[in-house]
Amino acid sequence: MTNDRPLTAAEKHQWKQDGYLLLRGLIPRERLTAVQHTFEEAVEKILQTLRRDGSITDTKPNIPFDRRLAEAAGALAGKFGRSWRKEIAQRSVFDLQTTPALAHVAAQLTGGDAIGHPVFNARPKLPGQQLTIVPWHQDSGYFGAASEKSLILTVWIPLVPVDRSNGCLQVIPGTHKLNLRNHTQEAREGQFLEADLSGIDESKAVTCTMQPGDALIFTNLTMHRSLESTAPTIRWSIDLRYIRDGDPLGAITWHDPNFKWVIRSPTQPPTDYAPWAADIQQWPW
Ligand SMILES: O=C(O)CCC(=O)C(=O)O
Repeated sequence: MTNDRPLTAAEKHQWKQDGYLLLRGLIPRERLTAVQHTFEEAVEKILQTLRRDGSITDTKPNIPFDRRLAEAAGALAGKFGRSWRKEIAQRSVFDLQTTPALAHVAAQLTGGDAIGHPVFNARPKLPGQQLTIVPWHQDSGYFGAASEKSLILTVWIPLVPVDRSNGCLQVIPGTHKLNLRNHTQEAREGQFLEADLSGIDESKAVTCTMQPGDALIFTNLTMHRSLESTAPTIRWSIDLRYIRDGDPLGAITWHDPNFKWVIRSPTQPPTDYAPWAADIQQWPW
């Protein structure tokens, strides 16, 4: 298959050693453009809601994507949540996750099959916003102890250039070799889960500066966080997940517990868009 992206020996070594990989230029531009359109539609809906209820008078249709939600809604944007899922559960997101180059990488890391995980999020991080500062955690802190021995890959993809100034991600290499740490709810506005970092050297954190098209991949035990944005623009990103075939999902499951999202497999036929979308539409959240 022409879009296959074999991992190099150095990348495989880094994955084993550090529990994360930052792959540059993996995602084709047209897949990101389609996802951006989906996000733009979600923004339009929010702004029309705020206009209808009288909270704003101008939806600022001509402001670019990386500023519109912040400039038209300001602090009111937070009313619509810190991460969006059902709002963006559309063909473009399905197509992003099934992008051949990405699915091929996921299949290599899980050992043969790329199986989709139910959790994905759009994350608009607004300038100066406290709500979207995500403290150190392992994703299994959310998925629960039953997922500790599973291999779940988080793939974090920016839609705009990201660095420290607009709240990019940081990872701590090697933390994927730890057990699941105790997580408690933070006191900040976002009320995210925060991991017990005792014995972990935070100074080893790697700041992941990225461009659209890059993908940051890490495990459900790799310690990571996102920083505050001090930039004037919105940090737009999406995070997707894959799971090793047969591993327990933990606490967050498909609506139909027998549903399996086969994306790429040498032995199983791939799942079509319709059953994926149908399962998501029944989610309680
Ligand atoms: O996008 C962010 O700010 C945080 C992402 C994250 O923590 C995750 O995807 O697990």
